[in-house]
Amino acid sequence: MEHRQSWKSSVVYQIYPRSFMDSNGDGIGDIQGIISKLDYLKDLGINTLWLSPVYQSPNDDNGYDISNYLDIHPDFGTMNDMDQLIFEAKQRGIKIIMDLVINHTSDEHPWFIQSKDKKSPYRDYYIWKDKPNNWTSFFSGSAWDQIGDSYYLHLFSKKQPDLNWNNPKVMEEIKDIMRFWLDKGIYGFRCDVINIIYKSSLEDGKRRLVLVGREFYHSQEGCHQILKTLRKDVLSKYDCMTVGETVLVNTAQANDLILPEREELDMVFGFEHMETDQINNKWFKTRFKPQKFMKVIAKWQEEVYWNANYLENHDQPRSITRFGNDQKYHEVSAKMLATLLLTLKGTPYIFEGQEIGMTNADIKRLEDYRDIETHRIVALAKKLHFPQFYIRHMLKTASRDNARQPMQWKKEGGFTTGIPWLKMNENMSFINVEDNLKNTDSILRHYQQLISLRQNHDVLIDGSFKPLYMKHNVFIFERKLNETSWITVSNLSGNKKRIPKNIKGSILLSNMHRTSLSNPVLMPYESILIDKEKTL
Ligand code: TEU
Ligand code: CA
Repeated sequence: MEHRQSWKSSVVYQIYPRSFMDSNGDGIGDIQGIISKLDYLKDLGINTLWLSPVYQSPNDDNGYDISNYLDIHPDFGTMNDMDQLIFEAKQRGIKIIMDLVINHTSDEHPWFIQSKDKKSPYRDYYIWKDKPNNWTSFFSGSAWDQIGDSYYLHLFSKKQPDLNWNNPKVMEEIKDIMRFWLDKGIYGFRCDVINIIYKSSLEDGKRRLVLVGREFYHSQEGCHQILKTLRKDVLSKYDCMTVGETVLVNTAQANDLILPEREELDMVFGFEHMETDQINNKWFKTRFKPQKFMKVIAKWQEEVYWNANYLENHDQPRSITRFGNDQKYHEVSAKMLATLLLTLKGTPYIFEGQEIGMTNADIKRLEDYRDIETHRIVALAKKLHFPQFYIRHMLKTASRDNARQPMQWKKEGGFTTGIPWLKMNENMSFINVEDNLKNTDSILRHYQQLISLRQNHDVLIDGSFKPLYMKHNVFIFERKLNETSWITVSNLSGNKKRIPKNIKGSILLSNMHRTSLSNPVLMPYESILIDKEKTL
């Protein structure tokens, strides 16, 4: 058999360190907290952890604004803690990938502090101009801020100045940072907004509603060249993986970044399926459109060389609230989404709390939101005189804090002995890890079974993907490897449906205790994993 790259059999679990587990009662999750939960993660079956940033940072954007890439934020612990985490994880067969944020640094990074001086050798580490252009930031408003008589570019907050990738010194600095971490034994990187790091011009952009200027920084040839260099000079020397976070890419642009012969990244996170419950912009959520969702998923499955499959992360609302039903069908729809995610072709990513069906946040007061993007949007919406009830609706459905409420370990929380940095969800009294572990039929147990099926059956890793049925909000697809053929049936709606007659086989996994296909009625959010060859 052809050699299989190690990341094809990875099952990744994303940790948002602030919200995972607090070991010292200061209300902030930390590295010792993560270490204390490694056995839990091992039992879940995952073999790779992705840590959102734990580097030093003034936390304007919760660590995505880095002021020292080579040290740990004291909130999270020390470098010794990090070394211990890498070691302890390895003991349990778990590899660690870290977030690599190289589009921008913090404005408190020593490079930027020195860059403010026009004569400093660090001046050209960033993008300075005498006059701003019309580009806008991802967090709304102008992408330029003024210091003295010059302006610097920041595609995110003004405390996140963009690095100048036209400067070869920047490339050398980043290579050293990558080597530093890879030498410590980490398994690779999740590369933050990696397809926008290269700016090919600083002209005014075409006038549009959002992201003015993007034609000059989105998926530019210069970016491909940078990725090839990083791969050749650094990554290729290690057994490691990279997953790019790539905003606004289509399937062709995704392939341009990941096809093996391109020698750039290993896989990327697309966003198209995340747009199936909104109009134009994530802040304008509408009803979820399952038909659109399954078509997008099938398209990416069929067209993209290798997918990074995900339904949640630290920027997105919770999948059960968005794509399932977090009330009446909480358990069954969480399990349906799990089956879908873990049986698709590609590397699956599970976000902390997804394995117990954590829901969107129950934050009521505007001032209880912590996320910078959320506050920027509130300010903008107020300026535009959006009614109060609508602003609340926007936050409830789209704020990034929906994903960031602390992990619900126990009925009474279990995340911290102190006051959590972001309020916990009151539904922890019935949605928590403790109860899920006690119950042999819980959402967590369902994830465990799916992960174990993946680890033990190559059809879920190497098998081809073929959509069999995509109608009436029912998604059926086949994974096939040699003689083995597995079929996933998912009802993405709250209504009863029928299983098409030609779907036959024996049940490998059901979210409703189904043991045969003799009853053709598919219950709301029912999902079935079928082995086609073995007919009972
Ligand atoms: O996100 C990039 C991104 O484009 C969005 O998902 C963004 O967070 C927002 O939702 C735009 O509306 C990455 C990180 O995942 C995010 O947490 C950071 O804030 C951002 O980059 C800047 O580093
Ligand atoms: Ca702590």
